[in-house]
Amino acid sequence: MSSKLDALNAWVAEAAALAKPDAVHWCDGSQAEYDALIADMLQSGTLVALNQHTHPGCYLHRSNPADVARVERLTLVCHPQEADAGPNNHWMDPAAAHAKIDAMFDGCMRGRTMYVIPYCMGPIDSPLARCGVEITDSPYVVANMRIMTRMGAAALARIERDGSFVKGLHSIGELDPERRWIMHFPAELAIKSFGSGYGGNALLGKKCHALRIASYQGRTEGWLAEHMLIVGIENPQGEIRYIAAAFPSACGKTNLSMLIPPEGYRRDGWKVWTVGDDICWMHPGEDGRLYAINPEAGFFGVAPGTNRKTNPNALETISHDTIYTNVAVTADNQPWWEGLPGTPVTDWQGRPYDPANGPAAHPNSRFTASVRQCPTWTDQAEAPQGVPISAIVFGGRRASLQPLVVQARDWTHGVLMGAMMGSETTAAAAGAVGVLRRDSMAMKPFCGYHYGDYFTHWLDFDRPAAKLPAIFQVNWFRKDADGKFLWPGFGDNLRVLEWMLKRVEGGATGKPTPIGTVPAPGELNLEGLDLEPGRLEALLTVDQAGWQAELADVETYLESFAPRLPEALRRERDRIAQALAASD
Ligand code: GTP
Ligand code: SPV
Ligand code: MN
Repeated sequence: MSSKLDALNAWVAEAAALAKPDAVHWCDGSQAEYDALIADMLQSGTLVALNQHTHPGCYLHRSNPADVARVERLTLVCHPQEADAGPNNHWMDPAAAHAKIDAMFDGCMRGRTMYVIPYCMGPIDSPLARCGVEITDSPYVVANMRIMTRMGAAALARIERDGSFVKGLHSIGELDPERRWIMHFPAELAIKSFGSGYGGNALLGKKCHALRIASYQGRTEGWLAEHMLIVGIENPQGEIRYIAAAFPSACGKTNLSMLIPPEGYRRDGWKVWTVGDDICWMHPGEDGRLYAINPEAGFFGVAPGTNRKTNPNALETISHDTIYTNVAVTADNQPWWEGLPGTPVTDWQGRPYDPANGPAAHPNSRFTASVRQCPTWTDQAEAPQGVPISAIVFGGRRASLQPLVVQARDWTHGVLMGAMMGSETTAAAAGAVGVLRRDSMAMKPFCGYHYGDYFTHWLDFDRPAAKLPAIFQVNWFRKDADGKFLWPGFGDNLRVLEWMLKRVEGGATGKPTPIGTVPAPGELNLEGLDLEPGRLEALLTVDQAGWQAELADVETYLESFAPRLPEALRRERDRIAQALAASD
């Protein structure tokens, strides 16, 4: 009898015929299945048990040292036409790409089990959610996918209902960097990833599906798939407003999504609610507002820098039932990374710790934990229609120039702000760290199609009946001449979010500048904060010459997307350049 699962069954049979595993296991997502996988991995050495008294249910995985981050140069978006991938992506002809990677998959699972993982991105009954199936030979990937997605029987039932899903074929291969590819075929809703077991390269529901494939689907279907956190801010009156914020990898999304309000705010009754920390799917609702869901069910968060002071909610979240990847270990077998008290004895590669070998924990070491373990998690994250977004924030990591906060005057200006984002590179991707590059909307590694078309898609949301969020640009990472951060960041970032919400509700006038509106003197609540005199002024100054140089560089950057660069962005850049010149 023909069933809606015929296509899935046929694809699994085809993958098995190619990869030739010893066994095929369909994942049901149960606790028993998870426990059995953990037991197997402890036995094989893929996982090491951590201190079960201090960290119950916590395990450590040490990656191959040559496989510790996403690799952008090996990540391809294979549209039939090269032009559709854009200068922002690496491209290969789809037929050539399939041939190249299928040759690697041939027989690669001999002696291994092939796991079939049905998963759902988004609340299982949400009309905005989408399903996929990942085939993998890595039990570590299965365990992580169970935490990061709604995985197993319920997802399979939905796939049967929907009749469509994203196909993700993955093998760790030999973990050889020379035989590694992460390929996307958006027109086929397919992903093939070979040779890496790490994070975004291997957990295919995350960056591959929920951003690269989903951004492409969102363009044809009228929605947005973004590299954004989603956070709810509750004021003392009990009203909750939701903010979506895009920051490049390792630039503060997890931290902002679960911040602890400064003491005075807590006293007054402010609360923070976490919906998501990395990915946001946004759809226009019937009332014209944008509604967002978090397609994920877990955090794959950066460990270094996480501590009682910076992010107590994260620490609480990862105190149990967490998979750690590439952290160090203390004498009593607790996980450790730079920024925590105590001393490491074993580094991320399992060697006795020696400072001469660099940091004890890898700078891109991570934790995987369910969102439900976060003290600030809200069940609004399960709302099928999503949460309404009041403000969109773009934030980069920039030691100079970019002020603490600037508001765009309208949607078009906001889209330009996102498009011209610059940020210093981090350890989340292989390559140099600390190099300033353009990272439009924090999507440079994740936009599944031509950035020019993507900017046009963003601009298209500005329609007659639309009630769009206000757009802001922030920078928590300004430094002084000694290289110290000018702004305390973390929990104190709520001060900036509060100003944004005041702007949205008409409670702050702001101060206009050529690049947008900044807080007028006295508008940022600095109560309880001991900022040196002159600091706030330094954080909010618009350096005219610096911005003129910036706008010149932005022009070159934007023109790299011609002829697909929308004219509206070109005009908007020109308008700001003229306003700067006139402010001389
Ligand atoms: P991905 O998971 O890679 O997408 O990263 P993310 O954007 O979620 O970054 P995350 O919140 O994990 O922060 C990365 C690093 O930035 C950590 O080491 C944090 O401690 C640090 N960080 C986060 N917020 C702030 C801030 O407000 N100020 C400063 N100075 N550092 C911050
Ligand atoms: C990022 O690099 O932005 C991450 C980690 O969130 S990964 O899943 O590896 O993409
Ligand atoms: Mn990310």
